[in-house]
Amino acid sequence: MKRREFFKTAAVTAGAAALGTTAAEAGVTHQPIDNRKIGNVAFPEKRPLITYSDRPPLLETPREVFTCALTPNDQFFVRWHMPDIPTYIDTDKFTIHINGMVKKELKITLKELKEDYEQVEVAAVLQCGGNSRSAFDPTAGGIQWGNGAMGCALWKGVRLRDILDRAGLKKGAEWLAVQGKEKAAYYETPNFIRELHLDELDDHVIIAYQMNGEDLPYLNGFPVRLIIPGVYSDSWIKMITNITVTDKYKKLFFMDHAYVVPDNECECETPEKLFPKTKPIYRMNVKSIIGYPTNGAKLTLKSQTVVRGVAFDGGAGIREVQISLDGGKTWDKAILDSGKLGRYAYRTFRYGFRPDKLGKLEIMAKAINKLGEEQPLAKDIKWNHGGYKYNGIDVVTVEVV
Ligand SMILES: Nc1nc2c(c(=O)[nH]1)N[C@H]1C(S)=C(S)[C@@H](COP(=O)(O)O)O[C@H]1N2
Ligand SMILES: [Mo]
Repeated sequence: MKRREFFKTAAVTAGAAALGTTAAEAGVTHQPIDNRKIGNVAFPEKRPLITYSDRPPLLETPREVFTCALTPNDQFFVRWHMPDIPTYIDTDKFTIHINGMVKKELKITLKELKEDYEQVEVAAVLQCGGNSRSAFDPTAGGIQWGNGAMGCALWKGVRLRDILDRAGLKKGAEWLAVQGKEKAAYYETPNFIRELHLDELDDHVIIAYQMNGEDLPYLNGFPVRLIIPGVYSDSWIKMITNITVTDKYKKLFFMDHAYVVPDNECECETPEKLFPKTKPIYRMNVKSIIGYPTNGAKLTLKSQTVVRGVAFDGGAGIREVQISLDGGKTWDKAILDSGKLGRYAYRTFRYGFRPDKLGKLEIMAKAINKLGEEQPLAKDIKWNHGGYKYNGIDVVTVEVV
């Protein structure tokens, strides 16, 4: 058995055993873990964030940041796979190499990227496919993220299409392999490469060098990263050094083994019986997170309170966010803001009310997109071994005093 497979099985088995789950109950979800504290060490260009590891850096954004339409760069979450990430970039020498089945190989410098191509901007949500994974029970393999492995930014850069047009594609070209600068530390760990089909490249897919009006933070992929609006961010390669055009799809680790869900209609399985066929995760499902109030907050009886949060989906756009204060029996519409950022960005929402009863109060938020797709209750989310695509209705429990 390969090491990685061993870890996966071990995590699943241990999870089930520790919780005493029987086969019949196995594969349920609950609210993601939400009581982790912000660390006391800040990484370069970052404020202190929820820290899972410093090698590689794994940082989560705390819930209270999800009241803003654009996530500040210094609070934006961070995820790297390899422990050895490059720690120095010579911006004068850095190039993105375009090779493979192209008529003309290109080595694009940062200056050329900023001056020789049309510059475009898109606001888009970057969310790890494993965001909220800690909701899965038994434990699904991977980092046990709470809700903060996501953020929204205004990205500026150049359309990948324009770059490929400049290089010129040879006949039969169909696939792209996009690679980051870091190298795998051990021979059995694969490099971080994402393959894309040329048909996936619409005008919104860009190579970005700016995030919210500034250079990308180092940890978010300085100097350039891929932006694929509406799609989970395991494909948003950071620190791009190489784009290779090919005619054939190569089965690569991260797309074909790591970032996959069961290839059946419910995209679900049980720990006892994993579904044999898988597919890469791709378009994001509809989701919302409450940024204010946070769990454990104290609200004052009868005083005006505004629930705030963010909602997004895979690009259809958000139609409605509803709030429930009675455990999901009745739902009331929240006001949606930030619509001008476009269909790939967060819609911020707000909902005013006056708490009228002392004691514990549960606040629930549910987003519905323009296709009519809505978030399920946490308990109705089906299990998958990678713990991907969680989008249960968010619940925050506060106390009215
Ligand atoms: N080069 C490189 N790009 C990468 C990764 C990586 O490990 N190396 N991780 C991917 C994954 S799984 C995620 S969730 C996002 C995280 O982006 P962020 O660190 O800017 O939040 O980057 C993606 N791009
Ligand atoms: Mo991820």
